[in-house]
Amino acid sequence: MTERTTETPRHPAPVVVVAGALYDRGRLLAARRSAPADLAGRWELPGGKLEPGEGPEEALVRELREELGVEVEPGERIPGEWPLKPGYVLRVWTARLLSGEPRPLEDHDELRWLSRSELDSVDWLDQDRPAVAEAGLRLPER
Ligand code: DCM
Repeated sequence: MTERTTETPRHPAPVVVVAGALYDRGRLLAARRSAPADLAGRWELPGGKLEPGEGPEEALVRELREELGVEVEPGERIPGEWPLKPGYVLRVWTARLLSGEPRPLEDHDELRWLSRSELDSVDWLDQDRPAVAEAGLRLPER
């Protein structure tokens, strides 16, 4: 017997936002959001939403190219997943700077490279804090 069922998920798959713990010479890049108003002035790991059909590493490379004008190589995923607004989750990958010097081209008004001892010196978005702590533990010496 064949039977087809059409299930309507009660919790549709969340929109995935990928962000990069971008490393260069022993420092981690922090980006200060310029919008929207409720997030402006807070610091984040730069990234953005996956586009349809896109893999997470691919999305990360595209977002950091668009937002910062740099080429990066994704590394490992930082374990965990953090809720954003309803229906959105944050996943974080480490990434290494391949070329370019990051500039705040979109969504940000300031960038800072932070050494391990400086990681608490900016006001991170609450949802980014666990990933930043993990990223700090993985910060390469150089
Ligand atoms: N976001 C976040 N932390 C990040 C990156 C993004 O909380 N490190 C949030 C901000 C937005 C949403 O994800 O609500 C989509 O990001 P964007 O507007 O940059 O595409």
